[in-house]
Amino acid sequence: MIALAVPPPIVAPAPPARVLTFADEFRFTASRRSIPAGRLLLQVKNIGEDDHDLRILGPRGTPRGETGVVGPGDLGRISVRLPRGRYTYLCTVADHAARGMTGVLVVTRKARRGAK
Ligand SMILES: [Cu+2]
Repeated sequence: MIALAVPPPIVAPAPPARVLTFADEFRFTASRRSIPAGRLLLQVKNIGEDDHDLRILGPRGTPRGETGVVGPGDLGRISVRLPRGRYTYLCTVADHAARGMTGVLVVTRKARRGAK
């Protein structure tokens, strides 16, 4: 009888989930509404005429990341690690959130390696 030793799989860090969000007056248009838990690279492209920003709030309303002000034509970014949960995001400039610059991002169970 021969016992074969199976080496453990080499685990490379998973690449971050990427979300691209366009910002203009007065809405966000996101490329995805749902991502797996883990690292997130969120980019915010300002395609409007006013300054905008984006702040992510955790399930209890705790800020988890923000871009700072993104001027017209500019690209802002947030790199953050997010566990499962329902997150909201908004523009904190003036009354933009009240005018509609809000959104929801759902973070689901971590994607299994090799899962399709
Ligand atoms: Cu705004």
